[in-house]
This record gives sequence, C-alpha cells and structure tokens, in this order.
Amino acid sequence: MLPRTTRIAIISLYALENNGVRHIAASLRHAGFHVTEIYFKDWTNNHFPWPREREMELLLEQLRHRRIHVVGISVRASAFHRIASTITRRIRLELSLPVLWGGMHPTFLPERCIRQADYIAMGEVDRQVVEFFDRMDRGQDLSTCKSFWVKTAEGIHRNDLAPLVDDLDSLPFRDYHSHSDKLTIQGTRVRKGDPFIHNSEFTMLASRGCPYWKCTYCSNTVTRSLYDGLGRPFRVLSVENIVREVEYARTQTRAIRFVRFDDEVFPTDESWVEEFREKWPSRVGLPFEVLVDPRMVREKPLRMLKEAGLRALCMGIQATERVNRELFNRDIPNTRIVECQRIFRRLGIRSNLQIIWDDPCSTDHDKDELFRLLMSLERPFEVFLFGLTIYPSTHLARRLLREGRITPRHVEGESTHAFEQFRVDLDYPRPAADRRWLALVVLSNKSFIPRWLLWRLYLNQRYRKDPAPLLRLAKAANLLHLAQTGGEMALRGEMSFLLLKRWLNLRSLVTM
Ligand code: B12
Repeated sequence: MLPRTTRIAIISLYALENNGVRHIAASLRHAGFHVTEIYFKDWTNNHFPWPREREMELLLEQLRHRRIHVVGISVRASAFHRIASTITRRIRLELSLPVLWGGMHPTFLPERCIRQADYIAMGEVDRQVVEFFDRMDRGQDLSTCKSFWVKTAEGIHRNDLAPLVDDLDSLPFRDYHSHSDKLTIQGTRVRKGDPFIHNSEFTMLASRGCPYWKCTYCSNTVTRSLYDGLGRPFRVLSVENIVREVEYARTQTRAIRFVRFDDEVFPTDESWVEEFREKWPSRVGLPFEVLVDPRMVREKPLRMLKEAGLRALCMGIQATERVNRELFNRDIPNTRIVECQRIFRRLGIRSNLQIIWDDPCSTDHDKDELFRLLMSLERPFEVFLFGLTIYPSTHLARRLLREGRITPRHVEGESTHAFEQFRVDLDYPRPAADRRWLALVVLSNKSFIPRWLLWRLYLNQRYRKDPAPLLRLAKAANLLHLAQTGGEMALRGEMSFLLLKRWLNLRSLVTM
C-alpha cells in the first residue's frame, strides 16, 4: 500500500451513530489514509442546541493538534445547513483548511452548498472518496473526480455521478475499532473512543435505497432521479455479511442487547429471509427491530423473521387513503393497514405505527377518518407521530411551492423543523381543532383506556370548543405509557444513559 500523507478529519454533526461517516472513514482507512472521526455533539428529541463557543474551540483545537490537512463534514440533514456553514467558516478562517461537504443535504442542494464548501460529494461515494483523496495525496487534478464538485479559481467543476455500488458486500464494515482516532466533543469535554459501540442498541442497515422510492416527502424521490440509469435503487447485503458485521462489533463490546435495522424497508425476499432465520439466531441471537411498508407485509416472511428474533417493527401509515394518495403518492387503502395490524397481532410482533401530522392538506374529515381507522385496529399498537418536514428538492417541496401552499421559508435548510417537531409533542402551538384530534389520536392506542370511553370523549361536543381537558388527559396517558415502556426496557437491561438523554426531553415529550 502507498504511504499516505494527507491527514483527514470527518465530522459528524449531532449523530454518534452516523453510518455515512463510519462508511467513509472505513473505506479511507482501508486505502491507507489517516482519518480522525469527530462526533460533534449528539441529537436529542426535538432539541438541537446551537454549538457553544467552547465546543467550537475544542473542535478547532483538535484539528490543529492532530495536524489535519482537510476536513470533511457530513451534512446529513438539511436543518444542519447553518451549523455546517458556521463551522466551515471558522475552519477556513482560523485554520485555512479546505472543507468538503458530503451527505444528503449537499446531494439535494449542490448549488447552494458549493457556495459554502470547497468541495462537495454528491450521493454515495464509498469508492469515489478514495479516488478523490488519492488524487489529493499525489497532488493531482481533482476537478474531474466523478461525484464531486470542486471549486477552483476558474470556477466550479460539476462532475457527473458515478454509478451506485451494486455489491454492498464488497464495502468494508463500519469501523468500530480505531478508538484513538475517534473523538466526541460535547460541552467542555473531548472524549476518545467510539461513542456508540458501548450502547445497548446496535443500529445497522441490511440494504440501501428503497424499492418504492415514490413517496413524495422522501429523499428517495430525489436520489432516484439523480441515479437514473446508474444502478438499482434498492440493494441488499448478504445475510452472511450482516451476521459477520455484528460478530465483528461484538469483538469490541459486550454491551449490545438488541439490534435496530434502520433500512427504509427491511428486505423480505423469501430465500433471503430463510437464510436470515437460519443464521441470525445461532450466530447473533439478539432480538431485533425493523421497518416495513404496508405494501410488502406478508405473513410468511414475517413469521420467519419472528422465529429469528424479530420483536418489533415500525410501519408508516402516514395518513388516510385520500391524503396518502393525493399528497404523498402512496396508494394504500385503509383496509390494507387493518390487515397488516391483524398479521402483526397473529404473530405477536409489537407494531409501531407511524403517522405524519401537520400536513397542509388534511381536512377535519380526514382527521376523523384517521381516528376511526386507529379505533378499528386490533390492540396493542404504538402510535409514533411525526410532524411533516418538507425536505428540499423532493416532489412534495416542489409541488407545494408551485401551488403556493408554502414559501421557501418552510423548506428544510431555511427552516429547521426537524429540530423542533420531528416527533410531535402535545404542547406545540396548534389550532384548537387540531389539538383535539391530536389528543384523540394519542389516546386511541392506550390499552388501559377502554374504547367505549374513547368514543364518549370523541362525541363530547365540549372538547370541540375547548380541547384543553382532553389534551391534559392525553398528556397524562402518554406519560404513563412512556414510563411503562421505559420500565420494561430497564427490566430487559436495555435502558442506557444515552437513550434517556436522547428521549427524555421534558420540554417536548415524545408522543407514543
Ligand atoms: C438511518 C437514518 C437515520 C438514523 C441514523 C442511523 C445511523 N446509524 O446513521 C437516525 C434515526 C439516527 C436518523 C436521524 C436523523 N435523520 Co435520518 N435517515 C436515515 C436514513 C434512512 C439512512 C441513512 C443512512 O445511514 N444511509 C446509509 C449511508 C451509508 O449513506 P449516507 O448517510 O447517505 O452516506 C453516504 C453519502 O451521503 C456520503 N457521505 C455522507 N457523509 C459524508 C461526509 C463526507 C465528508 C463525504 C465525503 C461523504 C459523505 O457517503 C456515504 C457513503 O456512501 C436516511 C435516508 C437515506 N436514504 O439516506 C434518513 C435521512 C438522512 N434522515 C433525515 C433526517 C431529517 C434525520 C433527522 C434530522 C431527524 C430528527 N430530527 O431526528 C436526524 C438527524 C440526525 C443527525 N444528526 O444526522 C432525512 C434528511 C433529509 C433532509 N434533507 O434533511 C433523510 C434523508 C430521510 C428523509 N426523510 O428523506 N436518521
């Protein structure tokens, strides 16, 4: 291997787990580069405080102390645009280092991002990033690197995207061992070592992309058109590779109690699932959780996954039939949701049903229908409410802007909605009618409240004028339910300081 002289730092903003940073760092280390991963602050539910001056100083000190030559920043979510710009300015001003941005946000808005950074990486760049730094290391021309935009004195070089990596197994595992080259900056401290590996929860992906990719609010509508003709939109890792990654991670820690697969949708191809059922229990043996889509829920693969240790899943209902079809481009009848929940109950898999709230299209009638749909589902189930966040360049953003229903200020990047109401909380200011619906939806899944009582609350005209008492009831029920869930996790040995810190935000309690 060639001796490399370029010393690289990659910064993760407010995410200790950041897959993107971990993959990029692993690929570069694999090619012989010296890479420092810097985890700059962590996320907490609905609260992303602006970096303190001391945190900025610590970051700059570390870059100086480690004699870094070039800094990469992972700008995964658009809401981080301003924070990333501020950090970039400080690095360039105080250290005169070039800065490279990568992640979903520069992929969505390259023209805007290249104004701030010296270089941007578009889309997935596991292989191209090695070529980019290889050229930099040899002092060669960067301006023709595929998937990269490069700012030079002559102007901006905008290169086409390289094809997607088809064989995900060919990529190195995310690195969980280079402890001295991993730092976390939070408050007044710099901690060495991997900040996530000692957590009870291990997160990973079994795939990249999405087989549906048409839901208007999602990043996949953007990446799909960018990668048109450049590879399959949905790629799945082999079961063997997944199992090996967990085995490798467990050589670094004994803390892992369960695994959460963060895929857009977990693979359900039957032969793949069958192999998973054979290998996971004997070689990993940990409970795991996945995300599914109502269009792919079938009893047979789910039964096999249950046998392998699947204990809970998340499924996006998003909205009722009309809104799903007309606003989100999801053709999913309500009867399908009812059927899915029946399957989950038959198999004894805990279901977390996700709903998008605060969309500009749902009428009183739609909310009524949503409540009725939830009331018709077999209990128990969880309801996870998310506030609609409008990501730039998505089909939804473009349509709502075109129709004049939103202004550019409502689009993430300008807006930081994902920081404030990503998960809906009951105290957020909303019109009275909406607060009543929200309270009813939050109450709908609480098994300790009988359904007849819920119908009486629903029919009571008083709450239409003044939903405050209903909201108080919903808050109390939610708190009780959260305590119950937290207690169960503690009993299973899964509660960690990190999870508490992320989710126990008393100013904005998550609704479940
Ligand atoms: C899993 C996931 C999460 C997990 C992360 C788990 C983990 N271990 O990383 C969790 C639940 C923690 C999470 C949190 C959030 N997420 Co999220 N998440 C995803 C999801 C589904 C996959 C991300 C992923 O791991 N991809 C696989 C990796 C390998 O790809 P990647 O991150 O894109 O990285 C590649 C390239 O982008 C690039 N790259 C990335 N960083 C860098 C840096 C440099 C220097 C370079 C050169 C290249 C580079 O190279 C990488 C390898 O090819 C995406 C959707 C998607 N398809 O991307 C949403 C997504 C990224 N999330 C999103 C959002 C909004 C958030 C939150 C803000 C939500 C919230 N309020 O809590 C937080 C932000 C947390 C944070 N501080 O970053 C949005 C962002 C949209 C936007 N424009 O803002 C997305 C796109 C989903 C969507 N709705 O469309 N998320």
